[in-house]
Amino acid sequence: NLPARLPVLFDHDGSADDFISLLLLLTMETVELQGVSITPADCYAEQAVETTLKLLDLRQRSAVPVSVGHCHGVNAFPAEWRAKPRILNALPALINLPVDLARVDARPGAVFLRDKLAAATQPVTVLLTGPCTNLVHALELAPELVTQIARVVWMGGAVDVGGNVRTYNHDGSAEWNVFWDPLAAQRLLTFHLPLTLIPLDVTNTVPVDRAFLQALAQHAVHPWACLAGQFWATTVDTIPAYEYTYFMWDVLATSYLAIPDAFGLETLELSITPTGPSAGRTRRALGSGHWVEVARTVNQAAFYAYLFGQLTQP
Ligand code: AGV
Ligand code: CA
Repeated sequence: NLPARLPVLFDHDGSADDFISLLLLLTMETVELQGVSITPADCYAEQAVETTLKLLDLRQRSAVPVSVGHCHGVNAFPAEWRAKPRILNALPALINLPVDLARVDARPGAVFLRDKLAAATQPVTVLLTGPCTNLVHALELAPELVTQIARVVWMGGAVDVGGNVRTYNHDGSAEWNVFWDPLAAQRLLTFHLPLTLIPLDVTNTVPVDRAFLQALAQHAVHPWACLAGQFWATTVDTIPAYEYTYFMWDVLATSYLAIPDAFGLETLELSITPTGPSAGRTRRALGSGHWVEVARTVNQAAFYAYLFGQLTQP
């Protein structure tokens, strides 16, 4: 009598840490991954599909269905960021793996998510590590399916800290996943589903620094630790270098599924700024009625220990 596993739908947007999140998710014995959809936000979809299929194959999970979203953000990611996943597909561990694009689900991401939610035999956890547009479109197609969602866990937002958008006419208060499509983010709040946000407030406390990468490299005999280390190594070239640190953005959000007790949460009323210089800002809004569970702290030692343990599995 095995304990019931947590059914999960995963929507990601193809950056390096989105793929490390996929790897991590595939190490979780407690998770039953029912589908992956891709948001063409911090990636170009054709590269992201390829990496997704290859990682599923490597983990012997080729039967997990994969779909691509046809959505467009209001505020596009920089092309240099979107093109970076090409490096992942050129790494020795991935470059020679065959890709069967016929395996990609013909339905657009939103329709795919809608159908997966409709077919679920118990409420599903939806993990989002990019913008929330695919899910919001799915719920626009079939709002009654909110009851099929046990919880949405979303890496996004910056509540009491500065954002990470640095672009023309923006005041820097927004986090990128929200900024890409602020209207979808605001719409997500209005569905009043159980929503846990993993914002920059908490991800800022878990950097991907050199000491971490050095520690991970000590475990490079383990294939998943090695691959994750290589993925992270593709992220250290940002200019200006002195300002740059990559954080455990998506990986922290993914870990929440397995180690929720390591997080400190607060339930807040939020609202999203739709347009203007603060577009995409997730601000406290007393009386908005949009209650969200916001992760504010994480037990760092517990998180890093969990990550190392999972990535050093056979
Ligand atoms: O804002 C964090 C989100 C996460 O989902 N993404 C990257 C993570 O996958 C956008 C982002 C912020 N800074 C970036 C980002 C950077 N320097 N390079 C690529 N993407
Ligand atoms: Ca992402």
